[in-house]
Amino acid sequence: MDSNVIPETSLFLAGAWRPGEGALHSVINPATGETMISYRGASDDQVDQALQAAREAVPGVRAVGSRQRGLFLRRLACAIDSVRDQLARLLVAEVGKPVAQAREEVAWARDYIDYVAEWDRRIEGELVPSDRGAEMIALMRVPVGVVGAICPWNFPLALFARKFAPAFLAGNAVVLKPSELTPLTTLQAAGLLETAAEGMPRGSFSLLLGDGRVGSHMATSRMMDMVTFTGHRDTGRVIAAAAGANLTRVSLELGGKAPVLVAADADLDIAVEATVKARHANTGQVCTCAERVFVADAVYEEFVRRYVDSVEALTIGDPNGDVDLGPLVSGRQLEKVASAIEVAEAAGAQVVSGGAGSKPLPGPPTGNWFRPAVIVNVEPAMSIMQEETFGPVTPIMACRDVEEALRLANDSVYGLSAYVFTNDYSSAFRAADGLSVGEIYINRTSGEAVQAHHSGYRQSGIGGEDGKHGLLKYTQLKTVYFRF
Ligand code: TXE
Repeated sequence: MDSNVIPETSLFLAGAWRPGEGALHSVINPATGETMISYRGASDDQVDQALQAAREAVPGVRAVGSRQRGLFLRRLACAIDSVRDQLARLLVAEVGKPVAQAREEVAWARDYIDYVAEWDRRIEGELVPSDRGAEMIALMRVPVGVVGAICPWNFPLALFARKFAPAFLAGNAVVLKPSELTPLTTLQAAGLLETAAEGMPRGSFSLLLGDGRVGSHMATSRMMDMVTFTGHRDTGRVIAAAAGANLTRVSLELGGKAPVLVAADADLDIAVEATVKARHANTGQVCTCAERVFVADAVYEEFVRRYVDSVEALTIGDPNGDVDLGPLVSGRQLEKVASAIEVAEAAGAQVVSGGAGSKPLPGPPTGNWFRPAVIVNVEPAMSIMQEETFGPVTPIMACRDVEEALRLANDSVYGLSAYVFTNDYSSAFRAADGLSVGEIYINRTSGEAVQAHHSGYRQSGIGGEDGKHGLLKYTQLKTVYFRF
């Protein structure tokens, strides 16, 4: 395995590419099970070096000015665009996502960076009147300092953009760690950034590869001013506790259990198509994926019938081709999804389509293949209705009306996103008002806008991302009393 190790390029640390000195990891193609490459992650010492270099770079990053940082980001967006096919192919290889969706991710990342760059002249402070005559009070918006970003595997490039671009534009030095499963696109993006941001102080951006040990060492460091994380709720808890010891700021996006509410008056063509997409995007591995569906009694039977037909028409196979679903990202994820179904069946739920045992497999048996499953006879308390599945499994339950659906939808520790299908003006407003989640899609499928806001309630997270509010969280206010 050591013959595959990439010796020179596994870390971008303090302005130079270095070999990792930490644990050995492999990148495995989820469609074939083949080891594509092995690499060494960062050692504790290397994490400290990156954070130290970032700390030293902070004044320089700020001194460059936000206009110049915006120009660097524009160059990075163009650079991503110039190699978009290559990046998309890497995403297919490391995540297993269908190539059309990989292309969408690359376009989203490019657009995100471009959008953030638009804010280069717009991070404004305020002047407020003083109670004293000869005094002016200035509220300045200044960077936080050193930002550590810990990213998941489901959208490696989009999450690189979502975390790096706003933190950097706001004037922070950034140390970023992708998931150990999917470091390849981020490595390429870091290479593009090195060229695009030539002239930035060394240490303004470091890329650390490695697993949770590297992330944990980052989160516990006193050299960090803010940690931004996307991943599992339990990992978020550990990170928040570690950061809490130093009172380091945290921003956490911890997934969800998005409910879908289908009212009796909904347009079922739209409801079925949008829910199927919202459940199966990225083979079900998106934090906003439709995870549980509540359908009004009057249309329940018809919805289930149409939904099953639609799911059975989805194509699964080699993600390099024109398919709807690829494999799941890892053997661990496959086991997690398969076991969620077993537990549901043991509790009395009924699988009416697909599932782990479905044959034939759509690809090599060494890949992480899973046929989408549809489940009925579910109860609100079952784990399939409460815990994030993060795979192509749809539990569907009948309910009386929008009020009951709302009550069931809010019965969750999660609160990231929700979907509502209705043609009634009052029901739409009632649901938008009553759903206790950060993001609601009415009569449409998923897909966040770069200029909006993505945030979770309750155990779905702390803080939010995207748009103006996501950008400003990378700043802090400083008050200056100018007496004259
Ligand atoms: O996530 P982890 P995993 C959910 C989804 C999925 C489950 C497991 O339900 O099935 O998480 O995925 C780093 N200190 N989401 O195990 O462990 C790790 O190296 C600091 C939801 O991959 O949270 C990686 O970079 N960092 C989600 C990152 O955390 C640590 C997206 C995410 O890994 C760490 C992905 C530690 N102690 C999975 N342990 C979403 N919100 O969209 C691990 N890491």
